[in-house]
Amino acid sequence: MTADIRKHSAAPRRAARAPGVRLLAALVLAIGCLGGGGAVQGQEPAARPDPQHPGMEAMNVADFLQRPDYQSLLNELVTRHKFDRAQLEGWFGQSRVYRKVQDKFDSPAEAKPYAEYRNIFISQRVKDLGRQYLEDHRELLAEVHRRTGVEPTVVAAIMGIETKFGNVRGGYRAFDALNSAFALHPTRQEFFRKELIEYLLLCREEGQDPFAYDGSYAGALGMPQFMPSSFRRYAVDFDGDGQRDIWTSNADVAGSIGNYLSRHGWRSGEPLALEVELSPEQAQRFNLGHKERFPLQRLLSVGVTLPPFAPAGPTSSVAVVSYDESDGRTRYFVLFNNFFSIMRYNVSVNYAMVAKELDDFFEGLT
Ligand SMILES: [Ca+2]
Repeated sequence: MTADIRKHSAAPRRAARAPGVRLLAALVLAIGCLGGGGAVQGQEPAARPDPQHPGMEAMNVADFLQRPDYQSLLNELVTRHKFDRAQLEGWFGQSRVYRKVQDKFDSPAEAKPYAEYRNIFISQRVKDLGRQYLEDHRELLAEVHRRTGVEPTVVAAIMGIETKFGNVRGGYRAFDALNSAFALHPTRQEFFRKELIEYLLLCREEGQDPFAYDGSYAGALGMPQFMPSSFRRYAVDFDGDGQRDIWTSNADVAGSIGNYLSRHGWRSGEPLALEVELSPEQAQRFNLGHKERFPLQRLLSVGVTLPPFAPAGPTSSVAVVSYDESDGRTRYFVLFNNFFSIMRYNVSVNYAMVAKELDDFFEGLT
């Protein structure tokens, strides 16, 4: 894969640029749950052409630092996390804020109907890249499977969605991206305040300065697109070289994806979701939606038949969702435990459904 040839260098590591899905989904939650952090109003500092991104303009975080929200953030970093204030002011002073980048948050792919959303992520190219990825990393993925229980095809599905196997590049300095969201979006400020703190802790733990890592416009890191808090909790040094490198180490990337799902309840060998036929009468018996969970037995008891699949006991908690195809057909899917694990990676049902489709495709290759 392309990541193989991206060796370490003194230059900032190039993280794949996010389609942003996981983050956006998290943000939708953040917006819903957290509300505004305040103190974002007022006149915006002047934007200037940005040397790193030709054609784009950036503001300097230095111009924001006297704001109460930044002062409060710096105070917490100094008093609670023992950072040096002068060093912090130096870092933040060099960071930039992008208004244009933040506009991307306003049109999340998750808002699209599934039939449309799916086309963003599933293409012949992604299928071909996935086939190659599975071939190139057969032993590694078998080892990830052994150690985490997560199947190679599932790791491949996540890799395909997040960064098209490392081929979707670009990116921003992760510190700039996190500052942009913190500085400019009151409704996301609390979420990004936490991620900024996690990010600085992560840099300290990994022995890097805050400009060492590139990320997506939302500050997601590396090929698995982990937010800083997820990196700290779930990234693993799978190849044992002493670094958690989710930018260029295929082993750390695949191992970290496996670890993330494993830690979120993955059950080896079980399906994500299965399509079922439901008559209108049968469909009326259930509340549709991923939050409406009930024992699998209830579905079987009204005569719904499932295709053969690896065991998920009759008491397994399932849900049923539907979506409309572009030709108007309504399709129904039973969601199992592993679908819900994928939704811990990204809270969108659409995202998990794309993972299911890609997983099915990759399984069909073997
Ligand atoms: Ca490593």
